[in-house]
Amino acid sequence: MKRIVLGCVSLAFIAACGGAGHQTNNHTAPSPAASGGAAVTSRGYPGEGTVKAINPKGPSIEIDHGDIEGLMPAMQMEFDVTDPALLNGLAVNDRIDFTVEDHAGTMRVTAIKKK
Ligand SMILES: [Cu+2]
Repeated sequence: MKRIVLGCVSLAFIAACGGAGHQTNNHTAPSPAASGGAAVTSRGYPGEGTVKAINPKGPSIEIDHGDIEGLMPAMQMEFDVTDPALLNGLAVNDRIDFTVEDHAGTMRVTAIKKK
């Protein structure tokens, strides 16, 4: 929730800034929020990969994932998950489809589906 509030504040700032004619500030920093509108505070990306480790206490999951278009290339990494229940029924080496959300640089897996 804190990030959503910050997003609104920065959007309001950009709007105020644009009204005052300081347009150059908007173009120096590549901010997706600047063109995304007030409703877009996070983005979900679809990914697929293989489970490498499961940590219900994180909760987190390590995935050897393929290319996630617009987010990152293929790699093996650990993701925080929003709900430990997402890890239920999963085992190492399972193939999964998952959704990762990017909250201003903090990535979390919000959905996991076994293939
Ligand atoms: Cu990655």
